[in-house]
Amino acid sequence: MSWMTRRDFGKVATAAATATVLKAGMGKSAWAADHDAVRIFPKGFVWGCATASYQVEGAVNEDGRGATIWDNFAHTPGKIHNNDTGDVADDSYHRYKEDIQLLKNLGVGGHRFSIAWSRIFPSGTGAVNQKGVDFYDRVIDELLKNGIEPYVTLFHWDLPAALPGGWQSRDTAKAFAEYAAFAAKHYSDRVKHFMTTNEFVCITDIGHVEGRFAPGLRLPPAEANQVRHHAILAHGLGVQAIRANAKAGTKVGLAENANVFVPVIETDEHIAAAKRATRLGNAPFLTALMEGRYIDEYLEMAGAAAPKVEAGDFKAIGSKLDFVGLNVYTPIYVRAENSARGFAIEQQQANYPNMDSPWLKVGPEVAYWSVRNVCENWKMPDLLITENGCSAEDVVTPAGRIEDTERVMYLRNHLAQFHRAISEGYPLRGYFLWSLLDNFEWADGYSKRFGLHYVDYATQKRIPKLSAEWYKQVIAHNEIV
Ligand code: GBH
Repeated sequence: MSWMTRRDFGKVATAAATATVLKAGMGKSAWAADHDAVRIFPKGFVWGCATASYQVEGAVNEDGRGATIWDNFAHTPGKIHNNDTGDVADDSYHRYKEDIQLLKNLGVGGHRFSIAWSRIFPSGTGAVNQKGVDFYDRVIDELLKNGIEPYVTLFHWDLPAALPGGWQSRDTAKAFAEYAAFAAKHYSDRVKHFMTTNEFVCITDIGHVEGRFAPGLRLPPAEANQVRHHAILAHGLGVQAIRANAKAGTKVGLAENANVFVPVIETDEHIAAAKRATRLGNAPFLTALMEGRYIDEYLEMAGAAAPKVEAGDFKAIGSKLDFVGLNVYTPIYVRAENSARGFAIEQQQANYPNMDSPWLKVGPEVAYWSVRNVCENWKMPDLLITENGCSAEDVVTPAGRIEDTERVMYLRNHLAQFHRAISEGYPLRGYFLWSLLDNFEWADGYSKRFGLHYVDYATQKRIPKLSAEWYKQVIAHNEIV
């Protein structure tokens, strides 16, 4: 085999050819070839990156953009690390062309970004701000001009501040549907994939129960459940609005960070426990969408605090989707238990390893189980990984490089586990890496870096990290390298 590298051999060896070689009883090099061959992704698999409006755009007071709950929260002293705000962020509002060249250089087929609702409807509803509409026209056209498919999230947490009551009001879900209708009508001639919302639990629980995200509330259970209901209702009404207004062939889904339960040992009993935990552990969100109702266990647990549901709500919430996007980060280890619910969460040891964010515990099998668990529970449409990636304590070396080998390690191992899911036939069609750039990491401000490109916030210079070079090769080879 010296005349070919292992990689070259992996390319030419189809699975069938490799099998023949193995049957013929060849030695070590055939094993190696087989190993390479299984790391190749299916033709047509979509590789992309992901970003979100408030995290990258800046220009918060430009061209008629309305204030959002995140502007207000970030400007409240003590809420964000270092009192950072998204006022400037990556200045992508002005530098979007440069950022799209970064994407082009990576060779991605798709880019997931979000539209800031308050650029289109500064007050959340009512009058349209044409300059905001134009901005996303320019972004979409620039992506397409560079051969990159836009994947648009309509709501990634930057709720227009003017909406009375925010997510505590049912009217906000209706306002979202109006905005979704407008966006679908206006952009669906070029945008073929829309996601309604990003991560229900962050919109609802972290913002309204834990108070660590905007709007910083700590609501009691009944009000919290109502907020959760309004969020999934917004999604449902949004799906209906998009379907009613978009060009034929437009695909609708969402991006959801469903809790991922990983069986502590991959034996039948623990795998079954992970399946049960998935259904109960996502009851107010993905489970409600997939089953078109709140499951009995959830309603029993909520008791008198159960959300008020109106006729027709679940018709919307249970709308059939064209795809489900999963944002995948941290595993929750679970084991079978002889109890009514049939599972128990394994306690995590104090020194369990994490990436630079303390919450980002590392367990690459989370990738495989994120896909398998949902498919075990429900008949799923196509799946996309709408986010996966990690923070790392990136530093620029004197030679001007960012040698983020730990990020490459993280990504490579997660891709291997997504690949495992694909090789077992699960309908995983694409992967969007979080994130293209270092950016405003919510309550962590600029202290945590998730980008493939380092951003020097003093100069706005972007520097590709080792992980960017690596991802470019993954995409070019359609294979884990
Ligand atoms: C995603 O959230 C978001 O969609 C994206 O905007 C974000 O930048 C990215 O991940 C990286 O964080 O501070 O210990 O209380 C992922 C889910 C939920 C993970 C909130 C961090 C806060 C943990 N996130 N969580 S902690």
